[in-house]
Amino acid sequence: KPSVDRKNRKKNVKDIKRTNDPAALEMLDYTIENNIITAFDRWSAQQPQCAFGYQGICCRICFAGPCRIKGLEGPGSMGICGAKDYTIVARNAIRMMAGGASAHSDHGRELVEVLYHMSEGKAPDYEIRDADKLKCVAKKIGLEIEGKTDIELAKEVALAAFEDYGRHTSEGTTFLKANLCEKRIKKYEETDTMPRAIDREVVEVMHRTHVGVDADPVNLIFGGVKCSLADLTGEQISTDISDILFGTPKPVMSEANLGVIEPDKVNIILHGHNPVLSQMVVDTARELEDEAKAAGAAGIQLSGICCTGNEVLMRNGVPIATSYMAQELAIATGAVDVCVVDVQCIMPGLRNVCECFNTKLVTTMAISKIPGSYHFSFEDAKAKQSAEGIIRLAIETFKQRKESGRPVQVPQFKNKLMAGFSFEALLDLFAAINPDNPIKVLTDAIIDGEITGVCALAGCNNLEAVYEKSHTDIIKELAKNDVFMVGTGCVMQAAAKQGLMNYEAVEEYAGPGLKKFIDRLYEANKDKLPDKLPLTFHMGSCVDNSRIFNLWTAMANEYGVDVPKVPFVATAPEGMSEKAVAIGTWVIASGIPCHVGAMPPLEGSNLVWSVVTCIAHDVFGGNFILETDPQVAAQKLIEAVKYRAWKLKIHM
Ligand code: XCC
Repeated sequence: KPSVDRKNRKKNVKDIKRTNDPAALEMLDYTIENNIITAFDRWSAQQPQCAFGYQGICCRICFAGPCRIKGLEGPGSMGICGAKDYTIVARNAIRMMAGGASAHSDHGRELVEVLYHMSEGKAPDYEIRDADKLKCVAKKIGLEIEGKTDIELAKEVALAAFEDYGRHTSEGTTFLKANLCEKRIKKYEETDTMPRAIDREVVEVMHRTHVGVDADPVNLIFGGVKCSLADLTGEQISTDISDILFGTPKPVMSEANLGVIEPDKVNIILHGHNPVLSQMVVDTARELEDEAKAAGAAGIQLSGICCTGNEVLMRNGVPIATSYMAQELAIATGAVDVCVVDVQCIMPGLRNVCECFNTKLVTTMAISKIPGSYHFSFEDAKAKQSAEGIIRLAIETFKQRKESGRPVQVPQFKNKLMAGFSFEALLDLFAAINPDNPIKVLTDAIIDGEITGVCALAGCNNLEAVYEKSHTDIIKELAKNDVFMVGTGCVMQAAAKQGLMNYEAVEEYAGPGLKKFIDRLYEANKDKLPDKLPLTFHMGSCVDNSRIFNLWTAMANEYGVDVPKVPFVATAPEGMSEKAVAIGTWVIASGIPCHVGAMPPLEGSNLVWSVVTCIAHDVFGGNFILETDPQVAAQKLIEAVKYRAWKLKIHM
């Protein structure tokens, strides 16, 4: 196990190197000088964190406890009920998976509801923006498409998706099975990990982890795997239906980092995860531009944080302000008029910073409110009205900001980026070289040794590491070793902000093979691309990890092997959320080695540790690589991907 020096952590936020993002660093100095408390200060105040919780051996499942595991023998080595370390660690871990699966799949459910209501004429502000994707999804899940209108088909797709949430039989979730390769279907059926229905698997995890139910760590973890595959079902539904409603992303240029905030404009930040309202704000902002100008603004500047930011970047080129851990720093610029949030990864601490600067914090979802904020209830029947209300509030706040004459502090850092690489967009790039079999362009590049393999970059921010440094260190090291990188979530915001999502980064960091591959793709596509291709290929938000799953499945099918043989690895350098735990679990259950750079609470049980790092590999072909040092992690990822490529070449 990697050792983490927890006792000697510096308590004072001023004394430690907190990030390698220059904009965040400038804002951190500013917030410290001005006594504005942010996550970075709260992290310091939390040190040293509880060692029992950190290792996953604090049990709070019933209130006879909390019980903590003290030592390896005697009565103190068990909870009051007799639960051993391995039971407690496994139960805590799979409850995190259930939390993650709930978040992703409830996000998906919102989209299914919008699609369904639209098909019934009850969501008039929404439309089908990608009818081809609708047909493609319908066909994939086994619906007959001939002779049906788009609206009829939309309704059938929505009903099939609803079914995946609450099916009572056990043949497996449709949206998952339709996208798996045959060998993985067999694997999940053999190991009893094929999810029956999303809601059911979450409920089952909550049941089996109740006091006095499942005590067997291996059985618990297999239950967690099934739940994480339910999570993947929810992610696939979210991505597919978002593309149908809002369009499938295509390459688009934009910018990232706090320098995208323009003080002379009405600044609205879109933050959270769900595109149902944010897309409406984007569309409506264009229409209300003149109102903003009449109020004395140079226009309306939208920017994004977290995965709502990724959604609107991918489809509309809306710039990225920052990522999860720096959300308060964006508000501390004093130039944000409204921060509109939906669900997930929204720090309650935002409110205090908003109050310092008269920034209006607007919540929009019934299940996600913050005391002291404004609430514009989102309903799909009157989505546009809500979006207009939010934009007018921002215009009003802009006027107050200008009248107050209050100074702003916007760091002048931003970088150019190219994003918008849906699975379809990637295939489209490859199709310019091989129209008959696009994916073969990627699989052949590995077999020919031009690139080493593929790495998925995913996940969050976690102050266990220096904010964003592990992300950028790993990306640079993989690039040097010719690894083709795709990614989602906050790690891609780090890449974008720090100039690793453009062609300049290819020139600076890519090894000769990777550069040749990216140049070759560009040459074949240059008539339709807005610029040269980037070093890292942004595939979207957290739920869009399903696009990455679609990519490795296509590669496995092309090679004619099961996924564990594909030269593909994954990394979450700063994993943090329950969603990341669910994603990481289905990544290894897919047969992909997955590095995590911040320690998940597993160290309290050697048995569970060995299950996720070793035994998982024997069963599913993937395993966790838990490593806090980014350089060591990069080497382990490179070794893993090279080994797979070498083995594959022998057998081809
Ligand atoms: Fe949240 Fe999706 Fe994590 Fe970022 S990466 S901190 S979950 S916003 Ni998905």
